[in-house]
Amino acid sequence: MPLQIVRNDITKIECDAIVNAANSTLLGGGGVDGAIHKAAGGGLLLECMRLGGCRTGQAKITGGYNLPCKYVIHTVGPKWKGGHNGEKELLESCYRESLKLAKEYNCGSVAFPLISSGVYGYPKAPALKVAMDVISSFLLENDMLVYMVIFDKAAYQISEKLFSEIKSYIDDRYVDRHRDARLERMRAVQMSQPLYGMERVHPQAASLPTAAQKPLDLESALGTIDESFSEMLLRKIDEKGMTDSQCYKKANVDRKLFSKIRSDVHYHPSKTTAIAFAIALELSLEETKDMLMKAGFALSHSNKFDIIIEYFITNSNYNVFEINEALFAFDQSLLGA
Ligand code: AR6
Repeated sequence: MPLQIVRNDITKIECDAIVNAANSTLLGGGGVDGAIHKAAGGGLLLECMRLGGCRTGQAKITGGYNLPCKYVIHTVGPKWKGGHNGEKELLESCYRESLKLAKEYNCGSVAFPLISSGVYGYPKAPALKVAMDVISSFLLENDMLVYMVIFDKAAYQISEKLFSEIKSYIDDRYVDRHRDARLERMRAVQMSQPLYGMERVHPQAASLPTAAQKPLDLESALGTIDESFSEMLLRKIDEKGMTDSQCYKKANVDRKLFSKIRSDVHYHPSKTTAIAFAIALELSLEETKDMLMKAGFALSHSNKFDIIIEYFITNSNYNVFEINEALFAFDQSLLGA
């Protein structure tokens, strides 16, 4: 997954570079800066002393010393002064300049803290949006694994409006679900037929004859097997006039995994990967369900994850990174692979 949101202490992350939310002296401080210097040891401070500071919105690189990363990229975020003093542009610049340095130093993976959102007071929801926007557009042009590290889940926020809209959407659907489940159970008893579990459905189960239909022999049954997940994916990419790379990048899926799916007609993706592609292709809810079925999955109202996906599709919001922010806020698995 090219862009992942993770809950962790950034000093523990094993990757090529971690980013430090420093101040313009680059000589250490509190927050994540203090934690990074402490874990790296005195060598980091000595190297920082030779850098001559750093301007707000810029970035400089050092070694990682005792940290489990090769480099530390030090960037200076803006102090929040109400939002009308160029804070957003400066914060965008921090992410852009840090990514530029990471690329220059051939980093395959880099981890960011939520710059400026602590001591410097940048409100967390807009700080996260800036981070996700800059990183995701960088990833459209570049191959890199980027971790957005959230230290304190309680401090993690998506916009309040989005959070409450999704929450009430979930609440409404959960109510429906209990009613539906009861009806379905009654119907199942009446028809004396087993119900398929809502989660994993055998890919071909949907096309096999039901008891009410005329039974088919094995050969004709096999003849009814639809195109596979991978075939449907490639067909849809063509129909939408997308290139492969536009599609897997928009899906937050790694290039290597996409090649695997492309070359294996029977590839079985995970549910989060299958949905990520449906989102990248901007499929309707019905088409999404169809595509999931090819991979052996269903969307149901029996879990929050599915309802959140449904919320975004019915609102025609196909930004996988925004969806992931929301999924993270609700403690769900993220889309992509
Ligand atoms: N791992 C990941 N994230 C962390 C960690 C950690 N170990 N510790 C804190 N955070 P801040 P700023 C999160 O204050 O707002 C320093 O004194 C934290 O929850 O570290 O850019 C510098 O020297 C918050 O979301 O950085 C500067 O003077 C985010 O990191 C000043 O603070 C950033 O919080 C910079 O302030």
